[in-house]
Amino acid sequence: MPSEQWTHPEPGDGPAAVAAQPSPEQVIAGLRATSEGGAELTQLLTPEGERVPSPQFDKYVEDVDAEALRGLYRDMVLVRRADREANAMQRQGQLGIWVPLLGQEAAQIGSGRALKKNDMAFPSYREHGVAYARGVDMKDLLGIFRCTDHSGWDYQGHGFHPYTIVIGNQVLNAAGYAMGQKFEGKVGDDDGEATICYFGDGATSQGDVHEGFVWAAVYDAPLVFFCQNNQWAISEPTERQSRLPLYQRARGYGFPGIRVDGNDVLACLAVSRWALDECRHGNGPVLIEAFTYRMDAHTTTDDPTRYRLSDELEEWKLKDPIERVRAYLARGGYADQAFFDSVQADADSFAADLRDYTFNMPEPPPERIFSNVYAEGNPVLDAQREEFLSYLDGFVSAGEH
Ligand SMILES: Cc1ncc(C[n+]2csc(CCOP(=O)(O)OP(=O)(O)O)c2C)c(N)n1
Ligand SMILES: [Mg+2]
Repeated sequence: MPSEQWTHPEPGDGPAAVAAQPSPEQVIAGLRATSEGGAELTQLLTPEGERVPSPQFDKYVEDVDAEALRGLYRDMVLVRRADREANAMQRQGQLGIWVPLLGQEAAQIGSGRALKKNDMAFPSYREHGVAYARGVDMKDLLGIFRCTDHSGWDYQGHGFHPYTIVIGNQVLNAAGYAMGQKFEGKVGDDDGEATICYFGDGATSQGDVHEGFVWAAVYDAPLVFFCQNNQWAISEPTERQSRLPLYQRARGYGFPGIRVDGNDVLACLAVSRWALDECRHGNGPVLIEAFTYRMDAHTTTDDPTRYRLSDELEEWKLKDPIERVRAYLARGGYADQAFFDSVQADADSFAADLRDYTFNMPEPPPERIFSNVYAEGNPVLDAQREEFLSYLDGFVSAGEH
C-alpha cells in the first residue's frame, strides 16, 4: 500500500484515475504534511544559519548583500522588540488587547520588503511587521489596541489597508482591489502593480477566502495570497483544518501554490518577489504558504498552555527567524558585536518611544469615527455626523440644567 501523500490525479489520467481514492495511509501522510515543513519547503537559510543555494530563487535576492541582510536583521529585531513592548503594555493595563507577532518576523519582513511603492497590502490583524515595512508609524497601530481609534494611517499613501478582524474578509477586498488594478491596465510589465493579501491557516477554512481565490483566478488578478501558517487558529491546529498542505489547495483553483520557510527572511523575500513579479506581469494570482509558528499566545486574552504542549514551542525556538540571520552574519564575518549591540540599542529606544507615546496618547474626538470611511465627502455620513454631535451636545445642555 503506498503511503506517500495523495494528490488528485492529473486530468489526463483518464476516468479511472479521476475516481481514485486516497488510501488511509495516504490520508495520514497528507495530514502529517500539513503540520511538517517537508521536502517541498523553499529555504535559503537553514535554522543553523547556513546558506542553501536555490537555482529557482537565488536570482530574486542577488542584490541582498551583507548590508541589506543586516538591514533585514535590524527590521526583525526592531519589530520583535516593539511587539514585546506592546505585549508588556497590555499586561500593565495600557492597552486593551495585543496580538503578538512573535516568531512571524521573517514572514512579515521578507514579504513586506518585497513590495514596491505602488503595490497594495491587505493585512488581517497580526501584520505589525508588514505595517513597519510599509512605512506605517507603529504608533499608529497602538490606538487600535488602546481602543481609542480604528486605525490612523494613510492607507493609500503607505499601500497598507486597515486591519481586518473578521477572519478572511480582507481576501475579498484584496481580490476586488487587484481586479481593479487589472481593469485599469496597471498589469503587464516590470512596472506593473500587484496586491498582497495576508491571512492565517485558520482563515483558509473560511468561505470568503475561497470566494477570493475563485474571483482572483477567473479574472487573472495580480494578487499574492500570503498565508502565514503559524500552525494554530487560536486552539485549533492546522491538521484539523486540511487534509493537504495548504499551498496544494491552489491547484484546485488553477494557480500556483508554493510553500516557503516562513522563518527564513531571505526565502520569504525571494519567493514573495517572484510571486509579485508573476502578478505584475499578468500571471497572477499566486498562493504562498509561509510555514511558521506562533510563538506566543493568540492574543493577550488567550492561554496556549491550555491546548498545546511546551515541547512544540521548544522545538520551534530552534528555528527562530532572527537567530539564523544572526548566526549567518556572525559566522561569515558580515557583522560584529558592535553591530548587534547597536541594533539592540536602537530597538530599545524604538520601544521606549512607543511606550511614551502610548502613555500620553491623545484621545481622538468622538466624531473621529466618521473620518476615513469614504475617500471623499458623503452627504449621508455628514448628516449622521451632525446628528451625532447634536446628540452629544444634548448631554452638555442637560447637565447645565
Ligand atoms: C468570521 C470570524 N469568525 C471567527 C472569528 C474569531 N477568531 C478570531 S482569530 C481566529 C483564528 C484565526 O486563525 P488564523 O487564521 O490561523 O490566524 P492567526 O490568528 O493564527 O494569525 C478566530 C476563529 C473572527 N474574528 N471572525
Ligand atoms: Mg494561524
